[in-house]
Amino acid sequence: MTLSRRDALAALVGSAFALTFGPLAHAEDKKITLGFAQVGAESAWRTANTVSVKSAATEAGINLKFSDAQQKQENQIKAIRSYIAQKVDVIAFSPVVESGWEPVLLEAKNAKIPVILTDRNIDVKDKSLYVTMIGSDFLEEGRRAGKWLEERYKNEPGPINIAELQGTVGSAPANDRRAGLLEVIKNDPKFKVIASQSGDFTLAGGKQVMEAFVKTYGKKINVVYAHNDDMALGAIQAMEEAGWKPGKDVSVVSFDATKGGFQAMVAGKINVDVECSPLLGPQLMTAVKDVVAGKQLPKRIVTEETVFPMSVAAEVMPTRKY
Ligand code: GZL
Repeated sequence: MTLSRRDALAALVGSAFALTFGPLAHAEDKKITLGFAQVGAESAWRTANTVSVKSAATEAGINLKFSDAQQKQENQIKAIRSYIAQKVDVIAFSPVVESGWEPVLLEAKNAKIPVILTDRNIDVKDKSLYVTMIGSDFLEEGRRAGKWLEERYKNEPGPINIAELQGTVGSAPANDRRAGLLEVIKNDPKFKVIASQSGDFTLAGGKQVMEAFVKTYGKKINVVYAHNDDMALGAIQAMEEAGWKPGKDVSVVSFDATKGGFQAMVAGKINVDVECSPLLGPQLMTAVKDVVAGKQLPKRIVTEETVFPMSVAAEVMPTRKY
């Protein structure tokens, strides 16, 4: 059978393609594809979390599809829907807020795509909508901060007035870091939260809210309770611009224990930083592989964390990974 020149050329190109991409295509078929819908890039913690997820996916040989929702729930929902349409093997995300997830998670369930929550939790009745939640216990973080305040002011009669910089409204860390504090101080009337407003976990937000607090409450404020380091650093800028000495005139309590938080503790401007680890990538990839392999996972995987008072910051800082 004689082939036309065109057919011969087509056969040559086809076999070259098969030779070149065949094994890759086959290998690609065997690779797990994970769709990850990230909250945004609002803080140093979030940036470190994104680096951890991306590097762990590479390390694990998992094909990662990644999206940044700019802290908007509708963007995260859109991203999850696109992962469903692309028929990824697993979907993972850090829910920007606790509510409003049932419809899209039901779509994932009906498409038989398992969902893993990381970092932040959701408030749903039907717990079958996700396989597991990997992340911190924010309520315990709030309790730890409250206990530090109890110890710090145990010999002072009070009143001890607290100005609270809340994280993103409706988010699990904001809700629970507040709840944990209130749980500890509720039996100690000398502590009073005299102001509370959201700075949305950003440096600019923290500065803006603290400027308003300085104007409204002035030196009545004894403690700034910031739900993350970025807002604490913004508040420190606002206090210094008002001639205050944060960490001295006013105690500053923060969360995350990022590099910026440690630098501020070494400079004497944050008094205590409650650790919240963003390094969730490796645990997430292990969970993804286990889910694909059909293994049973616990509903909740809590990350181990501690509390860093200013006094240990200089010694511990060189050991920190984010
Ligand atoms: C906590 C995480 C929070 C951090 C903030 O796990 O969701 O979001 O505390 C980040 O820095 O923006």
